[in-house]
Amino acid sequence: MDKRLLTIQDISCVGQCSLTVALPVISACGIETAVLPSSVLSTHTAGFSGYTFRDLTGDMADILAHWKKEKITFDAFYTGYVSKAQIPVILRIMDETARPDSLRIVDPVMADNGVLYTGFDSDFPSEMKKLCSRADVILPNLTEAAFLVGEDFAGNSYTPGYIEDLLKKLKALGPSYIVLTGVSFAPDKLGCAVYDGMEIKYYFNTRLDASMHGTGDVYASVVAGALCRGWSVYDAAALAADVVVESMKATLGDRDHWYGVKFERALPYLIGRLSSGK
Ligand code: PXL
Repeated sequence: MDKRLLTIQDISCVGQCSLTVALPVISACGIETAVLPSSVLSTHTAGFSGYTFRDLTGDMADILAHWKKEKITFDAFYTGYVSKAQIPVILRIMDETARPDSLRIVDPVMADNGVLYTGFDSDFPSEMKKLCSRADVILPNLTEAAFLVGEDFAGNSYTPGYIEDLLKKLKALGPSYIVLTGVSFAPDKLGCAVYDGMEIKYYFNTRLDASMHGTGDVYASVVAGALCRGWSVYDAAALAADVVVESMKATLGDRDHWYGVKFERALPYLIGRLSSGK
């Protein structure tokens, strides 16, 4: 049977993030992608003002009941931007619709650059910890990682020892693999650290002199798609980093495109890498 993934995150109608990234990216990986929108916003919350927000928590139990009646099940789950009240419902959805050996990928979307995103309060990280503790793979950035383990954000200057300690504390929460993003030990390199509880492996690219919204969602979506294609966590993490770099290169210099990354331009690259197997 072909693999079917369920992704649970918001629809930001405009802004190239969350579901408008996950659906095309994971579909491009050749994986059937089902969606459960956690909320609908007119745009994302980073840079636009006056956006609309409709919470869809109230629909989730009925959607689950219908899926159970129809015997709908999933090989993989990938969660992104969700609310605190949705976390127990999401755990139920995972428990009650999983196929054998299903994979749970949790991107603990809540913060960046040392601060929680607009709309997330200070008890959100402790609820997100519960979702992470039941995951196979978690994909925090450095800020999210610090919030998950209850520490202050270290800023941009830290040692390999700090990253190792953070990875061990994240592993103690319960997930099988940690993919920590935004790691840098040299000004011109940026990448990720992958930890399976035994060995830490790093992957770095040349740092581009820009920070773009939605790159975390492109990253997590490629990891989810590649894992469903049978890639190892490290190879999926490295591929995702390369796809983010391609997407950013396609966006650099376009001042009108401040709100997201042109990941669409990198889809042929992604498909090429997946079909060549590396
Ligand atoms: O990219 C993460 C994300 C997803 N969804 C919404 C957001 C953000 C980040 O700001 O605002 C609505």
